[in-house]
Amino acid sequence: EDLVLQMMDDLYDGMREEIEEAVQILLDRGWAPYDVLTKALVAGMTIVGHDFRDGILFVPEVLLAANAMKGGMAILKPLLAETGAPRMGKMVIGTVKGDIHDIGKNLVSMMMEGAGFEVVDLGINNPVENYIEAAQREEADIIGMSALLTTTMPYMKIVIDTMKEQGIRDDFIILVGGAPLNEEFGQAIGADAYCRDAAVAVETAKDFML
Ligand code: B1M
Repeated sequence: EDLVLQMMDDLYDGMREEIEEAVQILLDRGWAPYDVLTKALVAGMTIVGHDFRDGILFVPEVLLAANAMKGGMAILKPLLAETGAPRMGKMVIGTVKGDIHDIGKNLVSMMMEGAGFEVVDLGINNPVENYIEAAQREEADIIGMSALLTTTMPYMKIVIDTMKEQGIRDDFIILVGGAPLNEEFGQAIGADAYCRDAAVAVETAKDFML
């Protein structure tokens, strides 16, 4: 669709209001919220990511794009959460220490809520204590960790190792995700599973709750 191409341009240019309007138009045209999310917003952010990597876009521009994406996500959030699914379990999720990327984590939270999980979002830049305190306080079933940088993903191992030292590792299911991770990394650090994207996170979490 032309509108989707236009949205990719608008996201690239950080045009939040235009993105919000276009999200609403696609919904009015009968698009499923999940399709608007993946085929327009996430697809657009992938282009931003490539040009950021290649030095064509810089941090201020990418922040504007992220802000526009969040505007679109805010419209979709209640729709994705509105499935009336039965309560599945509780997850504490956060981006690890040193890392401030939160769009992917927010998306995972939204989709988990949509699938019937209760989600406690710890935000960004979380030291190990945050995860442990929140998981115990909330009596969570699952701890989710997100990292977008190769320099911050090793921190996930610190969290898991600390939990092992405290003898509480097996009290929680630990799911990890983020663009630089992979299956092998998830296994190597002792996570229960690596989740490639938000949809996989939901499926994986469900499997563990059965
Ligand atoms: Co950053 N950044 N960034 N950035 N940024 C990346 C990650 C990068 C790959 C860009 C690039 O070079 N191509 C690169 C990392 C390189 C590397 O480490 N190998 C990078 C860099 C270098 C940096 C800085 C160091 C730049 C600088 O300052 N010189 C800096 C670091 C700041 C810090 O964290 N300390 C930085 C800053 C920023 C902004 C602030 C400008 C902004 C973040 C805004 C925000 O999040 N509020 C930003 C952005 C937007 C990006 C890119 C362009 C997009 C990330 C994103 O939101 N993707 C990114 C390039 C890219 O990834 N293509 C990039 C969309 C999102 C839906 O996908 O987050 O992968 P993603 O989440 C997916 C899955 O990974 C998975 O599900 C999600 C949904 O499907 N998932 C999980 C994620 N977390 C999960 C947790 C789970 C399960 C699944 O738990 C159960």
